[in-house]
Amino acid sequence: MKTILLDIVKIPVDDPVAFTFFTGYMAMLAASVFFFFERGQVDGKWKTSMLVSGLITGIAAVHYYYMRDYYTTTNETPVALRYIDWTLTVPLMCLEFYLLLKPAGAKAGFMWKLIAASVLMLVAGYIGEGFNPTGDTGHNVMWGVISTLGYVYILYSAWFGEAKQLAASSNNPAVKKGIQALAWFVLVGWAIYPIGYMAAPGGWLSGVLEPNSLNLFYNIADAINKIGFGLVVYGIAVADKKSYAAA
Ligand SMILES: *C/C=C(C)/C=C/C=C(C)/C=C/C1=C(C)CCCC1(C)C
Repeated sequence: MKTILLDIVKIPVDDPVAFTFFTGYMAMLAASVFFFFERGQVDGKWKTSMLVSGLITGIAAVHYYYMRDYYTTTNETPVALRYIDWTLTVPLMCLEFYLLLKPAGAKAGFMWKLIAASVLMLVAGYIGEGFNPTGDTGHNVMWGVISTLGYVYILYSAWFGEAKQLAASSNNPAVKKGIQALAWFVLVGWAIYPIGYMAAPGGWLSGVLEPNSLNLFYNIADAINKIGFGLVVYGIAVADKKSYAAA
């Protein structure tokens, strides 16, 4: 029998996946409270961005609540809940790019292209992960590659494409620095997800990693990226206020 850390939510002490579902929920919830409260302190032009930051972590908190339950009662990966969460939160992260770059001239088309790329990335990932009952490697790899095309588009935009150019034309140093920070999150933080995906049945790492360990990668990456994105936005708002005060 496993030693239970907390019986009511069935978290064994030796199950890091269950533990990260539990702490992930807590962290997302705390981050939302922080972003919603701090929203009142920042300059008016950043309030929508702060609201979106709180929504991203808030939507994730609700999903973590249910995913933790799903995992601890079935000991299986909550694939559908995970992709519903991402389908709501990743487009909101694309919206953050747009909101921050709007003063620099970003058009709605810029946002929709990012959102379309994120939807391609997530729908392909869902098919690759959720519709592979036999653990077929060909299936996992093919949909993983299609998904990566969407990822690469967003990465390209942030580092060399439209997002980068808009940031370069911005006259606000806080926005320039913030977009650069988001670009790093997309490059490093988002790259954790494909590693988790490869642990799924049929994935390139499925011989090395346990299938459930995919949740460990996703949970850690979610905390880094969702809370991180929000903190970057908050940092921009705070830095901008300071430069006003100095001027
Ligand atoms: C808050 C949730 C976030 C930021 C989720 C991001 C997810 C990804 C960047 C997923 C990427 C994937 C690939 C690039 C290929 C394999 C399939 C995915 C969906 C795991």
